[in-house]
Amino acid sequence: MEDKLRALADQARQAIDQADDNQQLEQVRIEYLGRQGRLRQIMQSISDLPAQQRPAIGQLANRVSRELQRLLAQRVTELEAAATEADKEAQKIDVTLPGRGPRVGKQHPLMATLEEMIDIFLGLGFVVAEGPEVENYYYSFEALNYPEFHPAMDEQMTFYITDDVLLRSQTSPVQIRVMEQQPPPVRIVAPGRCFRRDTVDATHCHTFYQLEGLLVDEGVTFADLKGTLEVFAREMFGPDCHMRFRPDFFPFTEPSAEIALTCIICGGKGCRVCDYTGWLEVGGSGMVDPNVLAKVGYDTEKYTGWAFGVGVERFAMLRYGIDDIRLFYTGDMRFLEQF
Ligand code: 2U9
Repeated sequence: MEDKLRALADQARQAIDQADDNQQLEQVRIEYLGRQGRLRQIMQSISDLPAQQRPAIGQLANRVSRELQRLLAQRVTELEAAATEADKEAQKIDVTLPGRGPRVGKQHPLMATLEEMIDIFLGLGFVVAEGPEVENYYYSFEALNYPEFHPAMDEQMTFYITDDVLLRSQTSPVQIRVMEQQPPPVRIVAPGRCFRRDTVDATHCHTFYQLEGLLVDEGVTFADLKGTLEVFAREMFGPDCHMRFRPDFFPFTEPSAEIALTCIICGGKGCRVCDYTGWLEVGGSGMVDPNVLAKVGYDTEKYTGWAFGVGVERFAMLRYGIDDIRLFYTGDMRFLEQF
């Protein structure tokens, strides 16, 4: 019995030393000193001993119990001291460490590109005009000489809020609103967000940015349009970048022209990006249809004008070599922090 008590004491001492937290210590206390504990079981068997052996074994058992209780309490104190030390360590401030400066935000690549595009026209004497993204049917279609039932006004292409209220699919309504408010000359660019019921893929999104330009004055010709956009191409992508004009059709311009830039990747030799044509289509343009000028009350015998429209994402993707339009809108910092 004495050997059992000494062995139990050794095991208990070891278990207490190895306990790393109060939960483990409590388990050791229950295992050795609990009501069903190992020491209690030995003490209950003392009565089976011969009477003259019981006092010595009983005293030894009590000594073991007192020592284990003392060791448990000591271990609790040690753990508390260690925890306090750990806390102190964690709370230490190393004043020699470099400060964590605030993260500096930067302009979004789409807005940086739009700003570059606008600056070129500001330098040419244009001013920026803005208007509502939620437009009505008149400014979106009728004022722009769209015939009845033109596919663009179809619900397949336009987000309607009511029969008459919709999300603009181009920034042209802004230019109508400006012309209603002032006589020629008009030299404006209209940047802004537009919306189309397009299936989202690497080159299309239901929400995108456009930059349109409008110049109305006396004696304005298609040559003025070509000269202005040639300057725009050169300012954006360098002296070897030219603008190509090809016949097209838009309800609000006549004649109309699709506009394309010299491919900035291959310099016009032909590559995968430009589909080996040497040109990158970027938008449309044309002489403002006289019907449009007449609707805002301008004298179409006296005034002529040109207009163009380009997608900003297209320019930003060319500028930065981005191949998926969706990257502009996800807010993913892994993309944005590269700019
Ligand atoms: C008024 C009269 C004429 C703006 C123009 C285009 C051609 C054109 C698209 C190009 C890519 C929009 O972003 S896009 O999808 N635009 O092709 N836009 S002429 O003509 C106007 C604008 C306002 C009063």
